[in-house]
Amino acid sequence: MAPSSSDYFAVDELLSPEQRQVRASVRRFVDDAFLPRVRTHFAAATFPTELTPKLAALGCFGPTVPTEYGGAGLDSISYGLMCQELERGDSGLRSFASVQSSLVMYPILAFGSEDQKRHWLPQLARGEAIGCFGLTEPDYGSNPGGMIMRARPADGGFVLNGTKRWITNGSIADVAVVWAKLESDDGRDQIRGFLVEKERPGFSRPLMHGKWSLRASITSELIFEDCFVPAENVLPGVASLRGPLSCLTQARFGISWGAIGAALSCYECALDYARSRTVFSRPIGGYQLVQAKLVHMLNEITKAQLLAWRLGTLKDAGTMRSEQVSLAKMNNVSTALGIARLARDILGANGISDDYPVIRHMLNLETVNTYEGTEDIHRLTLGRDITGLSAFE
Ligand code: TGC
Ligand code: FAD
Repeated sequence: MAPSSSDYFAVDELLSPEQRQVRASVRRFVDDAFLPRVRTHFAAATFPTELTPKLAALGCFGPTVPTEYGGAGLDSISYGLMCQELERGDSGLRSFASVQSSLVMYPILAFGSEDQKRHWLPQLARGEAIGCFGLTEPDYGSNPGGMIMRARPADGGFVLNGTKRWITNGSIADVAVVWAKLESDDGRDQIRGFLVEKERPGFSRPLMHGKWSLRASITSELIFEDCFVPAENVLPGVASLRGPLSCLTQARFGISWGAIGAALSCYECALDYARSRTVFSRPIGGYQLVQAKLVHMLNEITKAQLLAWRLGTLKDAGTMRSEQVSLAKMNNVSTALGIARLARDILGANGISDDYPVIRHMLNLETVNTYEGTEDIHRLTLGRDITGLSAFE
């Protein structure tokens, strides 16, 4: 008998019992608590924040953060599997967890003071505080090094001015990790990270409207108008673009796994549909053209699963390079997007209905292919790595 076509190369056998257990718990949560409500939230462009305590109880916030700071102390493959199962539900759900874990808890853990770690990490892990990450600006997305946002030294701290745009969880966050250029008299500006609490005067977080992708996710602007932050709110451990970019490496790792979840959801739906939908004289799964599409999906998912698993072993061994993460993010997300488009086609008119998850995933994956570095930015990163020549500018 053919192996399960959702795990054609038995990647399952490469996982430990604990990793399978993590995957099973998150899958159960997504099936029982998230999927029954996602249509409503996608239609209303809202996020089910009431699920936050359950996500925290499952260890989805800071899964790899050490337990002494309230994290789950898990390995990277477990984190990846969590992302896969969350994104099998919806990219917005995985985004909610990956921003909290990789873009908020990670920089505090990696670059924060001991006081910042003890203050923020446990409450972020418990979901009692929600965080967001502000790097992108209206005119600086792919090239964050050009950012306009400025930090000016002031008595006892800094004054922030500037605008961040397209910020996941911005309007609902208790704390923002924000990156700004700190001006220096000698002209050697530094990029610094600031922890900005939601109630600081001069800080506002308007919701962005009109998205046709990642609708079950909150996206906002962060506006800073002479916003004072005390000196103890600066992340002391990094003073260059390496700070935010290393957070992106963590998040892109999770996205490489998450995209597989969205792809599996689309593939399983299309396979099921192709077996049961009869057109002309037989189920459409019996036509060669439809089989070719299904086999293409299977082929791409299998490669993506092996890539993600290997990336996880490199990460846990401490030898993973950020360029390898770029390759996995680029491949797995663009592959998932292609699979979603093929699945949508196989479902015919039903492919555009929210009776099925496919169109939702397809629309979401357009965002996932753009955020955390567009597909082409990763292509250029890899081009630079293998040739030694930068084609960015
Ligand atoms: P470059 O000269 O390459 O690097 C500057 C410094 O950073 C280091 N570095 C990295 N470190 C860790 N991880 C990485 N991925 C790194 N990439 C670079 C580098 O070694 C250097 O360090 P140092 O110590 O020598 O100074 O910088 P560049 O200005 O040439 O930019 C390179 C480029 C274009 C690849 C980079 O800017 C980039 O990645 N652009 C894409 C921007 C992006 O991905 N933005 C994402 C915003 S956050 C988001 O989308 C969240 S979505 C949230 C959700 O899931 O909902
Ligand atoms: P641009 O940089 O303007 O790029 C436009 C096009 O030009 C792309 O196709 C790009 O590949 C191409 N391009 C750019 N430079 C080159 C080049 N040198 N050579 C060839 N082609 C090039 N950001 C955050 O900081 N925090 C968040 O939480 C966050 N959440 C997001 C949530 C959503 C729903 C979305 C849509 C975005 C989010 N982002 C977030 C922003 C995201 O990271 C940026 O949109 C992304 O980095 C791309 O930037 P941009 O939109 O300005 O595109």
